[in-house]
Amino acid sequence: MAIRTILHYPDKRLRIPAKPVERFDDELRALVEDMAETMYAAPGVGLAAPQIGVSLRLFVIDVAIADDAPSELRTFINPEFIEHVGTVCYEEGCLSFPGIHETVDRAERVRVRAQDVNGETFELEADGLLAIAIQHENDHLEGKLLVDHLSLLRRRLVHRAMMKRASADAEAVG
Ligand code: K2U
Ligand code: ZN
Repeated sequence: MAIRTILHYPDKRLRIPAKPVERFDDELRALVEDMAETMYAAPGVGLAAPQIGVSLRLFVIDVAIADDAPSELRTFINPEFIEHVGTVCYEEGCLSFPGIHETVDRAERVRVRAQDVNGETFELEADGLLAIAIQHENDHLEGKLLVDHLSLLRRRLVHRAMMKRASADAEAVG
């Protein structure tokens, strides 16, 4: 297992729509393990493969740290939404936008079909933080990011803050 580097906005790799997973093999299992380890170390409640530079349609979620619930790692591979119901707004963070929190509208409840790490298809109905996380992570598979849900003014403010952070990081490296 390994903790991978999480890409930060405006890294262009975050904008590439991811490709379907076709091989359910040991390499995929190792990738899921790395994603889970990276997510728990961040810490976060979700992580999508494009965030570690892997352009594949899969993400992991564990809402335990935020919901004060028992830890339960969920893996979603080649996910498809079957149903969106209602609307809810939530102040979201994103591991690719460190220090940024913005209010985003999402469906209150979703029904999703996906494959597990063995390639078995399952369906899940979710609400609460799990539903929000599923929608947030699925955005990453489409190359859609937190800023894309914001007003032009908020988007400009976030872009400026992230560019300032990127130049400060570059200066620190020297
Ligand atoms: O994809 C990511 O960047 C991981 C996000 C997922 C997420 C965003 C908003 C709402 C739910 C999930 C990170 O987990 S953001 C960090 C975080 C930590 C605790 C609770 C919520 C978000
Ligand atoms: Zn994110």
